[in-house]
Amino acid sequence: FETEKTYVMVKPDGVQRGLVGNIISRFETKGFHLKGLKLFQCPKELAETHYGDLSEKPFFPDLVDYIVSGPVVCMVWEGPGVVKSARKLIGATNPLESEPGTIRGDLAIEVGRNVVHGSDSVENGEKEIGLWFGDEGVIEWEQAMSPWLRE
Ligand code: DAT
Ligand code: MG
Repeated sequence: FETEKTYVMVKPDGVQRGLVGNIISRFETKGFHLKGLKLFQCPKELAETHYGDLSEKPFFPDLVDYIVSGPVVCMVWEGPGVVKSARKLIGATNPLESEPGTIRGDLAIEVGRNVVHGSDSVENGEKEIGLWFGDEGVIEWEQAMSPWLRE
């Protein structure tokens, strides 16, 4: 698998519920590499742009209100096949359909309170990292552990 980056975000319910450490741990212990991390109060326009593809959906206004309702934790994770793997770690969109062992399967019950976001393609990952981090905050650094994780 190619080394790639994905955008992962703990949504406001996850921050309020004190699940940030739990969620970060799952990506860290899997072996992915943290390249960006910040606590951030999302402005409404950014939430609308991020979820622009869903702007015609009936739940769009509630979704935007939810995302701006409190701080989120924005992350960039890197690794081989990380986009698809992160989606698997996160689980299905509706937490009642997410497998146990996934973040949503273990920690959530409502589709409108599903604690975490993950990019759905490499292309959207690049777009979302640009949107949430811009030119600053993504740091390239060497992981001393990498020989223990990669052949
Ligand atoms: P995902 O977050 O798994 O990529 P998505 O991109 O289809 O899912 O939708 C983005 C978010 O919108 C999702 O995490 C929760 C909300 N959402 C999706 N479908 C919904 C629905 N039927 N009712 C309410 N909220 C919904
Ligand atoms: Mg999505």
